[in-house]
Formats: sequence, C-alpha cells, structure tokens
Amino acid sequence: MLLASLNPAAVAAGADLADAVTIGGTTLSRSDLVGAATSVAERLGGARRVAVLATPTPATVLAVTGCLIAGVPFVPIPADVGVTERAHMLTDSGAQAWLGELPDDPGGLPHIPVRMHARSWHRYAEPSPSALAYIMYTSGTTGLPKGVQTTRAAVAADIDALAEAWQWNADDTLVHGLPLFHVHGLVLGLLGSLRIGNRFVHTGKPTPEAYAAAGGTLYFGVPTVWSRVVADPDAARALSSARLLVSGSAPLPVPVFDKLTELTGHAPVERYGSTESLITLSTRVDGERRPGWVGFPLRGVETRLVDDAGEPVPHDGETIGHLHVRAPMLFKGYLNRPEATAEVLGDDGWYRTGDVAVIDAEGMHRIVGRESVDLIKTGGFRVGAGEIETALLEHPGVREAAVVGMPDADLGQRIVAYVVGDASPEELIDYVGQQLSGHKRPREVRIVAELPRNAMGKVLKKELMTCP
Ligand code: MLC
Ligand code: AMP
Repeated sequence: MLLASLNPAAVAAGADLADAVTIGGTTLSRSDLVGAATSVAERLGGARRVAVLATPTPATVLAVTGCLIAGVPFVPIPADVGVTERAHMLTDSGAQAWLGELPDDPGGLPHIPVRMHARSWHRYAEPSPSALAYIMYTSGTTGLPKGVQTTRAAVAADIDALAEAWQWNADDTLVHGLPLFHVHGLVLGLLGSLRIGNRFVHTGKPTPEAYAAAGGTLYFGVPTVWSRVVADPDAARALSSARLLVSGSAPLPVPVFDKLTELTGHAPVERYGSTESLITLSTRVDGERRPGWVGFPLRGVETRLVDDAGEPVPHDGETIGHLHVRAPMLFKGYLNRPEATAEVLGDDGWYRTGDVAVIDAEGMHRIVGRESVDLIKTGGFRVGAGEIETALLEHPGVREAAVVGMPDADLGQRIVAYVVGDASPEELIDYVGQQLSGHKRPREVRIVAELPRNAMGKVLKKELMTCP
C-alpha cells in the first residue's frame, strides 16, 4: 500500500488519535486524514485526472491523499501560477476538474471541493503499483514545462530507499516549509510521511524562526533555507535537538554546510535527485557526510559517468562526466512528448540527468553543475531560461530577450533578464509574474542596446553571466 500509514485497519486499531499532519495552523489526526480523504476519493467518481492548486493547506493534503486512495492521478499546480503556465498545464494534462483549492480564474474547469469534516470509511482496493501517482510539470531549457509521469511504484521505492539511508521512521517528526507542487515538499515531505507514518509539520514560509519553533526530529530544506538558518545563530542552535537535517534540490555551499555543523552539532545529509528521477543519491545517517558531496546511490540505483563520446570516465574523484542513472524510481516519460522523452530516457532504462559530476574511488558522488546554462536553479526552483524569454518576447515593449542565472549568495542563482526594448524593468517583472509562476520572475531586468552574439547569431550567455 502506497500510503501505508493510512491503512484503515491500522487506523481502526488505535493509531487514529495520533497527530498525522499539521499544516496551515490545523492538525489532522490519522483518523481525520483517512476519513476525510476517503470522502474526497468517493467524490472523485470516475475522474481520469484532476488538477490540485497546491497551496500549503489541509485542503491540498486531503485532495492529494484522496487522489492516491482512489487511484486518480493528480496534477499539482503552483500556488501562484500565472495564466500562460496554468492554461498549458490544464490543456496538456487533460485535467477534468480542480480538486480542493480554486484559483481566481478556474479556466472553465468544474470544481470538486474538499470537505474538511466529511468522513467516509469505504475501503478502496489498492491501485496497481504501475499506475501513475501524479503528473508534475517541470521546466526544460526551452518551451513550456513538460509533464513528468511518475508511478506509485516509483514513489514507494524512493521513500523506502530514503527511509533506509536516513533511518527515517514512525517516531520522527518531519518539518519543512517547502512548496507542495514539487518533489521535495510534496513527494518526500508529505507522501513520505504518509507512507512511513511519522508526524508531518508544514511551517508555512520556511523561516529560521519557524524551523526553530517546530520541534522536529527530521528537517528538510533547500540550500537557501539552510543559508538563512545559519545567518540566524539562535534559530540554528535550536535545531541541535533534531536527529537529522537534510539538504537538497540544489548544491549546498560548503561554508553553509560547515556553519550548520558548527551551530547545530549536525553535519547535514545532502541528497540529489530531480523531478524525473526522484532522489537517487544521498549521504547516510551511518556514513560519511562530506561537504560538497551528495553521497552514494540509494538502494536499487545504478549510476554511470560518461564522456562526450559516451565512454566511461574513471572514478577518481576528479574526472568530470555526464551523470546517468537507472533506478526503480525513474519517471515513465514526459506526457505527450515522446521525442523529448527519447532524448533523455534510453530504451535500456538509463536517464541522462543533464548534470555533470565526479565519482571517487569509494563511489561517493559530487555534482559539478548542469550541462546547460539554460536550466537555472533559483532558491531550489528549476526554471528554464527559454520559458522566461518566450514570455518576455510576448510583451509588446520587448524586441530581444536573453535570460541567465547569475551566481547569488542567497538563492544559488538569481534570474537576470537582458532585454532590448523600451518597457520598464518593473513592468516586465510583473508581466512575467502574471504569465508564469512567481518564482520565475526575473529578480532584475537590464535594458541593453544589443545582446552579445556569435557569428551564427547565437546569444553569448556565458558573456552575459560574467557581467557585473
Ligand atoms: C521574489 N519576490 C520578488 C521577486 N522574487 N519580488 C519582485 N520581483 C521578483 N523577481 C518577492 C517574493 O514574492 C517575496 O515576497 C519576497 O520577494 C522574498 O522572496 P524570496 O527571496 O524568493 O524569498 P522567499 O519567498 O522566502 O523564497 C525563498 C524560498 C523559496 C527558499 C522559501 O525559494 C522556496 O520555497 N524554494 C523551494 C523550492 C523547492 O521546493 N524546490 C524543490 C524542487 S524539487 P513576500 O511578500 O512573499 O515576502 C527538486 C528535487 C530535489 O529539486 O532534488 O529535491
Ligand atoms: P528538479 O527537477 O526541480 O528537481 O531539479 C533537478 C535538478 O536539481 C538536478 O538535475 C540538479 O541539477 C539539481 N539538484 C538537485 N539536488 C541537488 C544537489 N544536492 N546538488 C546539486 N544539484 C542538485
């Protein structure tokens, strides 16, 4: 059973009174969750696919849980999604209704509300492990986001492998304040907790104070969260009573790793993965946690490192290669995009991650960076430069646009747009926010007379990235 802790028999046997999920100031017991989410499942009827506006609220938790009970794949939609991105996700996914929270503009889709106080004790047969759990949209270097199709078996395999590496268990209280429309917050944080049976606390905005006050044993954060925690030493020290601090979604800077270790007494565990592969590499509770390194393959995961010609590169801790992974937690391809799928997922099951890495003689992995400058990681969010450029070019005041990720001490990278045109930077930042999600807004727009281009007319992004 995917959500093993929601087994109705176990709930009936007395686990019902335990707090399961605290979110948006509300706590749901395991019995609340099973009863209300099963009632959601009943109201889903024969839906084939539904959209869930993934705000950090009890309604979202019940919507997602209800879908997993009923076996209806859901499409998590960013809480602050803009019009272009939303229209694409709804059309491409074929979602038939909004379940739970409703956006300002529902785009013509019907609404299935989540009733917090409804209860059903109907017992559903467990859907097939090979059935899709969800379709999650993620950015590529160009074009609109692609729908990553992930099975229930992949989710279960990933959570179980992480539980083994981190000794994650039902006595844990897992705390985070990350969005519920990505793998980190939703799949690991929420679904992980519902599988393992630990208490889950969502802090709202992941501030150092909120993390310090939450009293968790296991904390998840993106590097931006950890770098803000170490900038608040009192809050950081309050985490010394935790069991494990976990960082992922982007590289954890070594000085943040060191400072966190000094202030909390815990060397953070770092793990690596993606929307397509889920988490595949991690350091372990009972192993070395080396700053700047993301550890070993999780149970069931194979990795290989190849050069441009596809030949293996030595595992000497220095030679850089393209990282490929093969694992039971991999996705089943991009929805409606066979060519895009074939570019990254071979018939032999190997996924080309788009990351470059090194592996040392013991098998420890270090992620060196991305192959493409057009995939930006900002605050742990993956953003395609091409998607923002396309949005900008739709503004009447923009003639040319080039978007880059500039190094940023807080966000890892910050989105900077170079624009040839006559609109104001503020106007363009707002415009992108209306079309796409909030985290895709450029932090800065620089109006320039022309973009640097090579003889073929291609914009020289590396040159832009070195501009002060
Ligand atoms: C942001 N703001 C802007 C802006 N960008 N205002 C104008 N123009 C812009 N371009 C506003 C915000 O709305 C906010 O306002 C304020 O500025 C501060 O924004 P911020 O600096 O972005 O901080 P914050 O909102 O606190 O966000 C930081 C963060 C966030 C770390 C909380 O980036 C985050 O949640 N990241 C998690 C991403 C994640 O979960 N990734 C996982 C992907 S899965 P106001 O009014 O709201 O304060 C994956 C797989 C794996 O990668 O391996 O895990
Ligand atoms: P996403 O699809 O949003 O999950 O983004 C996946 C990408 O995030 C990966 O391909 C990496 O580039 C990056 N990433 C995730 N975890 C780490 C990590 N621990 N260190 C470095 N990069 C990471």
